[in-house]
Amino acid sequence: MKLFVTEGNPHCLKVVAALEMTGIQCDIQYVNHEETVVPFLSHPALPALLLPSGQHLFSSNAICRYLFEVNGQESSDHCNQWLEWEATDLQHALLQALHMAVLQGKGSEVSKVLQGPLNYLDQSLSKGNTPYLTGEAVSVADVVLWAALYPVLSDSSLALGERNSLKAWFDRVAAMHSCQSAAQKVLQGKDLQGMKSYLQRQPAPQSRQCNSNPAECEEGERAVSEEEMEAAALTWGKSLNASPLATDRQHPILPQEGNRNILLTSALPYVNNVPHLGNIIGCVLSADVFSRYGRLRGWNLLFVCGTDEYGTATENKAREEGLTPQQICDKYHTIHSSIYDWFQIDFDFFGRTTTEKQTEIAQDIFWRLHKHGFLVEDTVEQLRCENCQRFLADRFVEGNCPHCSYPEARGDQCDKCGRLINAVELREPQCKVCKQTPVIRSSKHLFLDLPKLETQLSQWLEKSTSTGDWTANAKQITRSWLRDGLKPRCITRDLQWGTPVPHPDFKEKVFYVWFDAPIGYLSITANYTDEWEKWWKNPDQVELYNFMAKDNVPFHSVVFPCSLLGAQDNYTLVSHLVATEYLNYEDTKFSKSRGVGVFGDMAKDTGIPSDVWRFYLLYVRPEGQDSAFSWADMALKNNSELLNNLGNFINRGGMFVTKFFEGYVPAMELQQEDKRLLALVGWELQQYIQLMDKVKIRDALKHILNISRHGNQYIQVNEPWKKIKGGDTERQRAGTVTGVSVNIACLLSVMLLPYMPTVSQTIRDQLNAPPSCINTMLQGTGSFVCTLRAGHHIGTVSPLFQKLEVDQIEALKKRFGGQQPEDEPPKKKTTAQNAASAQPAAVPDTAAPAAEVATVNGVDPEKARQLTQAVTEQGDKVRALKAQKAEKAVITAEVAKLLDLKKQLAVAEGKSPESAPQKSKKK
Ligand code: B3M
Ligand code: ZN
Repeated sequence: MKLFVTEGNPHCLKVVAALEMTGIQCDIQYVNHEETVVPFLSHPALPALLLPSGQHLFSSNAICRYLFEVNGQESSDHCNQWLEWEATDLQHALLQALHMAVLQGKGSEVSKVLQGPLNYLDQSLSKGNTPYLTGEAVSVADVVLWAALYPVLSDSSLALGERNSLKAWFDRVAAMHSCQSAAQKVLQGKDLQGMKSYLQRQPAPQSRQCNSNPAECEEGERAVSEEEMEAAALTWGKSLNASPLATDRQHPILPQEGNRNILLTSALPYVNNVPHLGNIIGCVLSADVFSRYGRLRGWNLLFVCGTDEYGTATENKAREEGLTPQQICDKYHTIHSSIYDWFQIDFDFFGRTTTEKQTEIAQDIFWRLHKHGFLVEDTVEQLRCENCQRFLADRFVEGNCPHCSYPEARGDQCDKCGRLINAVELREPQCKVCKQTPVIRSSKHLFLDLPKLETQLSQWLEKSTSTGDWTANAKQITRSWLRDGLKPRCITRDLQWGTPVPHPDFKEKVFYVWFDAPIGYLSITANYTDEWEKWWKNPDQVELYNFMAKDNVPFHSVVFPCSLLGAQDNYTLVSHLVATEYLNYEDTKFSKSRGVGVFGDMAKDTGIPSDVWRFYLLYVRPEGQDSAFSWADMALKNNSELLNNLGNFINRGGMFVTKFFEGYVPAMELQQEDKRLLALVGWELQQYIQLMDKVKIRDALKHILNISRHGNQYIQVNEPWKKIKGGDTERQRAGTVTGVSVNIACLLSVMLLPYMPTVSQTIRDQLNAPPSCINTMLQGTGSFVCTLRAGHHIGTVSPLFQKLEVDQIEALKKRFGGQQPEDEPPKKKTTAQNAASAQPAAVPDTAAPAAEVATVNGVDPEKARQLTQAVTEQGDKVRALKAQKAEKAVITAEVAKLLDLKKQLAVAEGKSPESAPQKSKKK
C-alpha cells in the first residue's frame, strides 16, 4: 500500500493521523498539489491510497475508515454518522472559514461561519458524556473530526470562543502521540498560512443559502463599530481633490523620476487565429482592467501589446488560405485590432512582431548572448514529415507525452503535465497535418545555455517572486521547472518565416518563436517610441507586469529572463507575473475546428453590449482556478447582478432626485443608520482597492456588487417614496436617503470604470458628476467622499441595462454550441439586415429570432417587467428583515410571498417551448 499526500492539506492530516494511530505498514509519498495520482480522475485528488489490488481510494474519510478496518476496528453506525456529518456540514463551514481566514484576511469573521457546527459538536459531546465521540474508546470519527478541526481550533487568533466539552475532547485527542506527529508532518509547524496553497486550489466556497436562492440569501452583515461610523462620516465630508486626474495621455509615455512607473504587457496573441473568449480574458482584457485601474490610481503606466506573427503556424495558415505569410499577418493583425477595439481594450500601443525593430533587437540580444558564452551548438534530431516535405516544428507534431503519457502532447509542451518536451521524445509521433509518422533527421542548431544561467536566474527569481505579485500558479509552475533542473533550449528553427539568425553558420535558419516572441515586447515598445530603452533598460525605476494564461508562464519566468540576464544589458525583468487559469466553454473547451465557443469577432454579433461581455468575463475570470463561460449563467448574472442589483440601485437613486427633488441633490443630515452604511460602503471600497492593487480582478468586482446590494437594502428599509409624502422630518429623511444613494451611485461609477468603461461614463454623465470624483475616491486606501453635494444638478437618468431573455440566450447557445453545425450554420448577417434589426439583441437569421421574444408565447412583457421589479423589491425586503433580525414568522411570511411572486414571474415569462406553439411575427 502507498499513501500519497501533500503538505498543508487538512484532508491529508486526517489520513496521516489515521495511519499513525492504526500503525498500519504503508509508504507515505509526498507529492505536489498539482500531481494527479489517481489515473482516471481529471483533477488531482489528494490524499489517495493505492490499495494492494491496484485500485485507489481518494476520499479522505474512506481512507481513514479503511485503515481502521484493516486494523480490525470496523466503524459503527454512530461512527459513520459522525463521518457523514463531517463530510457534509462541517467541511462546508470549514472550507468557508479557512478561505476567509487565509485568503481573504477575514480571520475575525470566521466564528460566524463556524459557530453552528461547533455548538452542535459541543452539545453532542456534553450530552453523550463520554471521553470520545462514540464512547469510551477513540474511533475513526475522533481522528477525522479532530484533524478537520485542528487548523482552526489550534489557532487562537480566530477567537472562536470557549466550549468546554468540545475543548476537553479536542485536547484529549490532540494529546495522542499519533495526532501530534501527524500534524507535525503534514502542517510542518506552520500556522494557517501553511494551507494557503492548498486553499488557493479549492473552488471558492459559497455561502450555503446563496446557492439555491440568491434572493433569500442573507449575506451575514458585517458588524460596524461606532468608531468606523464616525470615521466614515468624517471622510464623507472631506473636500474633493482640487485637480482632476489628467485623463488625456501625452504620448509617448515615458518613465518619470519619482513616480510609480509601470510597464504593462499582455501576452502577444498569435496572429494566425481569431482569439476566443478564453484568450481575451486571459490576456488583453485582464491587462486592460488593471491598466485602467492603474491610471485611475495615478500611476505612470504604459500598456503595450501586439500580434505574435512568426512561426510555423503562420506559414501553415498561409498555405491553408492560399496567401503569403505576410498577407496572413496583415489580414489577421487587422482582425485582432478590431476585436480588441470592440472590447474597448485601451492599449497605448498595439504593434506586431514582424518589424525591423524586432530583427534589430532580437539579433542584438542574440549576439550579446553569443559574446557572453551563453549559446551552445549541438546537432539535433528533428522530426520531418516526408509527406508534407517539412520539418515538423512544435505544434505540428502530436504524440504521447514521455512524462505522463497524455496522448495529445504537442512537440514542445504537454498540456496535461505542463512539462516541456523535445519533439523527438514524443511516443508515437504524428504529423498534425497529414497524420503520417514523421522520420528523424539531424541538423545543427544553437541552444541557450540555461544551466549556465540557472544560479543567476534563481537569485533573481527569489527576489522577484517574494517582492512582486506573482500569482500562485506562476510561482508554482516556475518552481517545478527549476526543481526538474534546466536544460539547454534550442533557439533556432528550420523555417523561413521568422527573424533570421544572423550567425553565418546558421544562415538558413530563423529564431524559434518562443525565443523571438517575448523580444516583441521590446520591439513593439521601440516602434512606439525611440526612447524605448527608458522602459526596458531601467530596472530600478520601472515595474514590469506581464499578463498571460498559465501555459505561457515558463517562457516568461524562466526562458526569457535567462535571455535577458545572459545578454547583460541592464534589462527590466518582470516584477509581477499575473497568470490566469483556463476558461472553458460551457462544459467543454473552446474549439475553432469544432466550431465550439464564442470567438472575439462573434461577440459583437450577439447584440450584447461590449461592457456586458466584459463584465461577465471578468466575473468568471479564471483567477486561481479554472472557470467556465456559460450562456445561462451570463443571462443570470446580467439579469440579477447588473439589472436587478447594480442597475436598479443606480437608477433608483437618480430617479428619486429627478422625481422628488427636481433634479437637485437634496440636503443630507446623516443619522446613525446612514453613517453605518457609509462605513460599510467605505469598507467595501477599501477591499476593492486592496484586491485590485494585488491584481485580484474578479474578487474586487464582487465588492462593487456588494455596495449596490447594501444600497438597495438601505433604500428598501427607508422607503423614500413613502417618506417624501410625509411631514417635514420624513421629507428630510427621504432627502438624506436619496442624497446618500446618488453619491454611492457616483462611487460605483468610479469603481466600475476599469470593468465597464462605457457604463461607468454613462453613469457619470447621468449624474453630471465632476471629473475630480475619480481620483478623490481612489486615492490611498480609498475614501468615500460626498462628491455630489446638496444643490448639485444631475442630468437625465435612464436605465443602464437590458434584460437577457431566456429564448434569446437559448438561441445564442445553439448558435455557438457547435452541436448542430449542419442544420444551423452561423450565417453572416448582411449589412441591410444589420441596419434593419432595431432590437440590439436581435439575432435575425436563426430559428428563434430574439426580436420575436417579446411577442411569442403570449408573454406579457409589461407584466413580466413589473413582476421582476416586484421580485427584486420583495427580495430586498426579505434581506432587510433578516438583517434586522425580525421575527421568524414575519420572515417566513415574506419569503412565501417572494416565492409566489417568483412563480408568477416564471409563468409570465417562460412558458415551456413545447407547450406553446410558435407564433409568427405578424399576428
Ligand atoms: N503567442 C502564445 C499565446 O498566445 C504566444 C504568447 C507570446 S507572449 C510573448 O498563448
Ligand atoms: Zn505531414
